[in-house]
This record gives sequence, structure tokens and C-alpha cells, in this order.
Amino acid sequence: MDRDTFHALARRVSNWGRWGADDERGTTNFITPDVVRRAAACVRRGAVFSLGLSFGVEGPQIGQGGRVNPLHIMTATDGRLGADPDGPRYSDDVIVMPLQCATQWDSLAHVHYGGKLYNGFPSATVTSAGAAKDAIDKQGAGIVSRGVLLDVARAKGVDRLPPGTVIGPVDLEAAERAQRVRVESGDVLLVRTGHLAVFTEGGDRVGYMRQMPGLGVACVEWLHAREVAAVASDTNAVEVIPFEDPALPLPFHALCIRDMGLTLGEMFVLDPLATDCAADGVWEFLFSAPPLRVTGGVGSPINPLAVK
Ligand code: UVW
Repeated sequence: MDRDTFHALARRVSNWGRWGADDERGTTNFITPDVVRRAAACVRRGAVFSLGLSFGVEGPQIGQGGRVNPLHIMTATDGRLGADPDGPRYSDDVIVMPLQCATQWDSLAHVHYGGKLYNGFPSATVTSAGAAKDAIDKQGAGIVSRGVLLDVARAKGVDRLPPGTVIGPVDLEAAERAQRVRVESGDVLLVRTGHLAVFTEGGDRVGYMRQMPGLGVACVEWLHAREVAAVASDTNAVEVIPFEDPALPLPFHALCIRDMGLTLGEMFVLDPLATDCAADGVWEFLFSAPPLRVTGGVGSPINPLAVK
């Protein structure tokens, strides 16, 4: 994709100013009280699914770009509080971890280009002190909405999509038809590729982290038209890697995060939920994944929940 085509697409999907000049939340503004009420009505059986990886040394990171797995340190074990040896005791711990190391949200300050973040804030507002604009704590009121899972791998009749598979709007719509569900304004869209099993079942961290199936650039306008509030997948990038055009790295991140103000969720555990949805034919649920309110954070670890 040449520079002019990219910039024309960026202008078509831009949400800058849509929710005011000061907005730092972007498309989560589509999650209105009506959307939340509709999401709550999706809870019928009381079945709860955790969509998060555990945060520990067993995580998927390979050290690329300084991203390591969490280091969990006990700062107190069997700590005594008083003179009585049989009295109450306590344990404490510390965790040192990249906010991007496992299941996570990208904030709207995570990716930028042309010197601007989402809604036109200068990229220089992200400093060694953190992001003064578009940080993850600005999403503190959410993210809770109706979740819709599109199992693209299942719709294509495979367990896993091979790395490098480009998912287009036609694939999302084929999954919608197969599952009899439609992604609507304010929904959180979860896209299953099956790729997480490369790590969780195959134990291949490098194979999981370096190449993956994912959404192609053509999906950006589709997500914009459907007014999706957030999109997440079971891969490390949501978008396809290798990139569709080797000369244009992270195009989907750039257009979604910086132009649309669309938060991306990565490394979601979707297989158990997908199995359940395939069994009962219900692909919508109450979705809740509040980010940690990390002041100035450009991302947040999460344990997303789907409730059916
Ligand atoms: C980058 O690699 C910059 O982003 P992400 O971890 O969101 O894929």
C-alpha cells in the first residue's frame, strides 16, 4: 500500500473530534448505557469463562524488545505480626512485568505516527514519565459490553489458521453467517484464529510470537462501519504478521489505535469459550475486562471474562 492510499484510508476511518477535542477514550464511547443493558441480558446460564493467560515465568515472551515474562518475588512469607507464635501471619509479593507481556489491552498511546497520537495529541506527550494523553487509565470506566466471538478458524473448517493468513471482511462476514450473529455498535469483537495453541499446546514460544494469522488492513473500514468498541484476538498482534506490505509495519495498529481510537486486545484465551459457543450456538455474551488504572500506562494486563 503506498503512502497516499494509507493516508486516504486513515482519513476515512478517523474518529478525531467525534467525541470532542479532549476525548481520550475513542471507540469505547460506543458503549452506551443501552449497549451495557443489552450485554447484561446475554447472561442466561451463569457460565463464566476466563479469557486470560496466567502471569508468570511460564508466559509466552521470548525477550524480544525487552518484553520478558513476569518476575514474581515474595517479599514476605510466614511474616510474624506480634509476640504470639500462634497469632496471625502474612505473606506479601511483588511483580515486575512488562504491561505488554501476556493478555493485555493496548492503550491509545501505544502506537502513533506523523508526530500525533489518537485525537491529534502530540506524540511528545508520551515521555519516560508515561503517556500524558490517551493512557490506559483513561479507560477506567470499562471495558464492559456485549462480546461477540467470531471463530474464523472454525468457519474455515480448521483448528488453526496458518501464520501469515490474512483475515478480511469476507471472512468475518462468513463467520457471522455460519454462527448466526451480527457485530453491532458498541460490541467488543473477539476473533479466534486458533494460533494460541502453537504456544499453549505446542510449547513453541518463537512460533507463537514471531508470525501469526490476523486481521488485514481491509478490516479497518469494516470495524469502523460496524462501530466496534474494541477488538481482541488470540495472537500477539491481532493483525497479520508478516505484514501485508513489508514496507509498512503495523498498519492495522496504526490505523485502529491512532486514527480510529480503537483499543486492541492481545493474547486472549478463546478456545474454551469457542467450544462452548459451538455447543450451544450462542456466540454473544457479557464481556468485562477492566484495565488496571496504571497512571500514564500504554497498556494493561487483564483477565477478561465472558459470562453466558
Ligand atoms: C507492538 O509490537 C508495537 O505492538 P503489540 O504488542 O501491540 O503487537
